Amino acid sequence: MDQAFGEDRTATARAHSNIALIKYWGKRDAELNIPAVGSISLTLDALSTDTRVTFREGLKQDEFWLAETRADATRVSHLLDIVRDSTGLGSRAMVESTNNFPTAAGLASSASGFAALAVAASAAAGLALDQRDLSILARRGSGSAARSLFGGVVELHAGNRPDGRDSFAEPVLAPEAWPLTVVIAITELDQKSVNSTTGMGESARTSPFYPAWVDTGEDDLAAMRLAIANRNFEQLGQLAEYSCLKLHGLMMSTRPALVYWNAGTMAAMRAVLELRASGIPVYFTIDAGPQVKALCLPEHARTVADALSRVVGVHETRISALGRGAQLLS
Ligand code: 2P0
Repeated sequence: MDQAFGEDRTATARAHSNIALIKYWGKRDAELNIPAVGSISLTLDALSTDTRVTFREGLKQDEFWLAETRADATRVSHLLDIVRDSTGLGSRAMVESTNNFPTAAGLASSASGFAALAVAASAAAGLALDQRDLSILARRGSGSAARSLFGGVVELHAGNRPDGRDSFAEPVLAPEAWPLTVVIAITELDQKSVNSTTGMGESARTSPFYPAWVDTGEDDLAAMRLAIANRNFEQLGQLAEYSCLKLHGLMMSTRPALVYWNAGTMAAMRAVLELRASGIPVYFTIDAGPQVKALCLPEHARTVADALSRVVGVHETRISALGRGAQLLS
C-alpha cells in the first residue's frame, strides 16, 4: 500500500453491518468512546458499506461523500486524526462511502461505516494494525463498529482499563459454525430523530434504570455466551428479546423519552410473537430505530419473511445470513 511521496495513498474496504443480541448502550468514557457494558452481535451478510479512503496532498480538509452526496465529515475526521497521529501523515483525505441499505434508519450504518473506514484509512496510511487494534480503532469511531471487524457471532468487551486497550471485539463463532438467519423488516425509510451517541448520553444522565442496566449487563453476556456455546437457539432468542426490551425500557424512561418505534414496529413485533405461538421458533430484536429484525433458523426464513411482508407498515423485508468480517477490497 506504500506509495511514492506526492502520490495519492488510497485503499478501499468493505464491512458488514451487525445486529446486537446483547445490546450496547452507554459509555464509561465518552472521549475514548469506551462502552459501559459489553455486547454480543451477529454480523449481517446482506447489509454492507464500501468505503474508499484517499489521502491526498493539497486537499484543504477531509471530505466525506456518502452515496455521492457531500456529508458532514466531523466524525470521519476524528477517526482520520487518530490514524494521522499514529503515522505522522499530514494529508487530508477524500472518503467515499456507499451503503447497500438505508442510512441512519436504525440499520447500523455507523457500524459498517466506521469498520470499513478504520480498515481503509489504516491501510491507505500504511499503518499495519492487527485485528484487535483495528477493532479498537473502529470503536473510537462508533462502539458498534468494533464488532463489524469480525464475521459470524462477535463479542465486544467493555474492559476495565482507563485507556480502553482492553475494550476490543473478538469473534465468538465463525459464520459457518451456526447458520443463524435474520429477517429484517423495514418499517421506515427516513433518518431517525435522535442519534445513538446523544441518546445514550441522555439515558445515562436521566434514566433511573441506567444503573440497573449497567449492573445487569455481565449476567446477560454470560447467559448469551452459554446459549451460543450450547447452540441453544431458544435460549439465544429469549435472551435477545429480553436485552432488546430492556434496552427500550431504558430508552423510554430517558428524559426526554427516546421512543424509536412506530406502528409498523409494534405490528411486526406482534407478528413475530404470533409466529412463535404457531410453533415457528422466531424472536425479535430492535436497535435505536424502528426496524424489526427477526432471528430464526434458515428453514423458517421464507415463512417469517412472508409473514412480516404482509404486516401493515412493513415496507420491505430482507433475509440475511451471517456475514464475514471487514476486508480490504484493494
Ligand atoms: C447495539 N446500538 O449494541 C446498540 C443497540 C443501538 C441499540 O450500538 O456512540 O452507533 O457511535 O458508539 O455504535 C448504536 O450505538 O454508538 C448501538 P456510538 P453506536 O448495536
